Amino acid sequence: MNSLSYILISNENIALSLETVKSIINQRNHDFKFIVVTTPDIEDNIELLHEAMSDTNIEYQIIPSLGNSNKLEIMNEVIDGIESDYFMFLDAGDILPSYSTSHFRKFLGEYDMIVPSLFQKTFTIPQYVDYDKLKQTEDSSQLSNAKLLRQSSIVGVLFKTDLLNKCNIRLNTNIDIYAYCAMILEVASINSSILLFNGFPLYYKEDGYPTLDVLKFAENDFDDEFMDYVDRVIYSYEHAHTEEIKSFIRMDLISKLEIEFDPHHAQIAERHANNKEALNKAVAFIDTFLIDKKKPFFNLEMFSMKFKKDKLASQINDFRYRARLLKHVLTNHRTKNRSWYELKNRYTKVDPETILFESFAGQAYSDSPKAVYEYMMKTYPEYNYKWILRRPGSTRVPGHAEKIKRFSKQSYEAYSKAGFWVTNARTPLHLEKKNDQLYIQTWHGTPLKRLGNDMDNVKMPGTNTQRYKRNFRNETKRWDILISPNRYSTEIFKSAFWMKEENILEIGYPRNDVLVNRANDKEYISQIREKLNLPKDKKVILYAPTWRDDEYIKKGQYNFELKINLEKMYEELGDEYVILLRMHYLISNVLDIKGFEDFAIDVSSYNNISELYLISDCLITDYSSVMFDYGILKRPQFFYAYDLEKYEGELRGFYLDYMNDLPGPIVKTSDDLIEQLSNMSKVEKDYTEPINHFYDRFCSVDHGIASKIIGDMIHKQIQNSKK
Ligand code: C2G
Repeated sequence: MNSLSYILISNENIALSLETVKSIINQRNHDFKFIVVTTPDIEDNIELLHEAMSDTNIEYQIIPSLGNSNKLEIMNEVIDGIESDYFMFLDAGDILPSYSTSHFRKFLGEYDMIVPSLFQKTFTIPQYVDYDKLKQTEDSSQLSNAKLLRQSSIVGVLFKTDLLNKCNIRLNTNIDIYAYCAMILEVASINSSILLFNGFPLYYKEDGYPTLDVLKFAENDFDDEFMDYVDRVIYSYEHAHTEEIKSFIRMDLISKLEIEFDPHHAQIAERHANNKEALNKAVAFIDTFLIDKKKPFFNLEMFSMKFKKDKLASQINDFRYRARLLKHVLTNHRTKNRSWYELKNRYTKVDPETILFESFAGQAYSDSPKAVYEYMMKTYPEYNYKWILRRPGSTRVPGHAEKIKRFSKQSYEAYSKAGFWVTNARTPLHLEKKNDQLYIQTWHGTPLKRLGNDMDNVKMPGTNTQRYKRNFRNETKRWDILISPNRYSTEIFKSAFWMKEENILEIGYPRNDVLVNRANDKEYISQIREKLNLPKDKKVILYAPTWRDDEYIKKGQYNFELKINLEKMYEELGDEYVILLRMHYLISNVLDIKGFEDFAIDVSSYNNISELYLISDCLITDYSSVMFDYGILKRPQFFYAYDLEKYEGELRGFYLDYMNDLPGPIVKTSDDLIEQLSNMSKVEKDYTEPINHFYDRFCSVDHGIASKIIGDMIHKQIQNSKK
């Protein structure tokens, strides 16, 4: 029987390595040897590795890397010493599903290289192989290099040791970034028998795919990295040992030029301007005659660059961009409105007296943009106001604002023309803010969950960490002013949003003005209660939980399962209270409250959560930033964190010390929650001190005038522009 070794090259993050180790231990089939190569900086943690392996019957070995810090050299050293018939490298944090070894074992002996496609880690890892989904390709005529290289790594690939030794194949340490691809290409080029699996996960990569370092640039440092990349390409090309690898390297550079300098790229002009030297060097290196003849204008652009006609090259690039847009307009493409906007925007004159508002991507007329608008509309009725909405027909907006359907032709005209954009969430990146337009981002909550650049690992549908951060960076780059509700948020915004302190206006949230100004306005409060048809003699509990990253239906839509025992709560509290159930705006399912309509009221689509705060006697939440707004009222709060471990550990991580910084009791079961709520006055007494402390830390900037500050600032700017 063929023997097999798995080799984990650990890194400085021992927790990641332990995750991989756990997945190795969880293999159903233990017929393999496990080798861990440690780096010098985790040598103190070797005990933890031994401990993890101690209860298993798996044969294992821990090899210190002996101070060698070059990963490729370490890997080659390991390959030299391999005694088993097959081996596979794993990176720290990667996961081998429990069925993988049993599955691989069926194919050992027959193949020289077994390549499972890399999968991005998800929350639910299957428990057995679904053979209806798993595809395998072995006929070498169907196996193009491109297909193999989509793998882009030798991590997760099973190699036959004997073949590598016979043909003297090792990682070429001279072509650093291409070494992995080169090794796969080399095996593929010697008439070897290869098996490729895809369609079903047999190997999970810590941070999505592809893995080849060279295929991506860090979000923020493109200019520095591009030069470095070009140098590395040229160096690797010179040190590549076969023609095939040389040609692969050259093609990689060409495709990088095509993608990274695509005419549609948001920062294309800057990119051209900042990378002249690197571009000239790159183009001088590639043979422009080899570039795909089907792309004549791209070819022409490269050609002009080769002869140092940079300006002409930029013009051709811009022409390619405009030609593509025009084609979209003329062919009635689904992006027709957007393309028309992109063609015209730079020529459209900005009207400083037009102010555009948007809340939660057009979902509602709500939040801080609403507060700013209502102040402005009353104080400065002479200006033009525009609200971008998904459902303009069924959304009521007081005053004379024009309601515009999001992504319609009119909405693009509004974005193009408005002197000011006031919004509380991200806006599409293709909206190009001109220099004489001011983008005021109010954001929508004091952060509790990690955000933007502070997130380690993004697990949201339709994106990965790299893409999420790059897009976020491009979003925040356009923000001229960011509103901050407190000092704590200002500090976070600087790192999470790459913001400079001078662009942050720490004045409290416009949406919270009403909480400061109306907290004791009995008349106002009773009007809201009436609007919501609440029984007069009942007190109000508000339940406002957040969304859960892992419970998604599709991009931008999440599920929520009510984990409150309504029947019991009704029995215990129904005489005295009603409960308002308020789901987060990303939750798209409808709650089932059948039979409890007298007690539980679904207020998820009510457009003003501040009014809900005002009429409630206490709040139940979990990890939502609603706790910070509610803190202004200094009323009791209950934290129903039934999934705290998962939320804190796996999902996002918090900025706060969740267990110690909150102004109310944390409970994990519905029964405990009901019990705490039954003791409301005791909770109120016990938490007076933390409530006051919480207020000082998060709410003391709110003076009830934030809308006025912003509205007056806009007005002043408009007046200045007239001078
Ligand atoms: N919200 C709401 N109803 C809920 C939860 C939230 O109306 N049940 C509103 C509140 O105004 C809240 C805002 O949406 O302040 C943001 O909600 P969070 O639960 O904090 O979640 P998220 O949208 O991820 O934003 O910096 C803040 C973070 O970005 C959090």
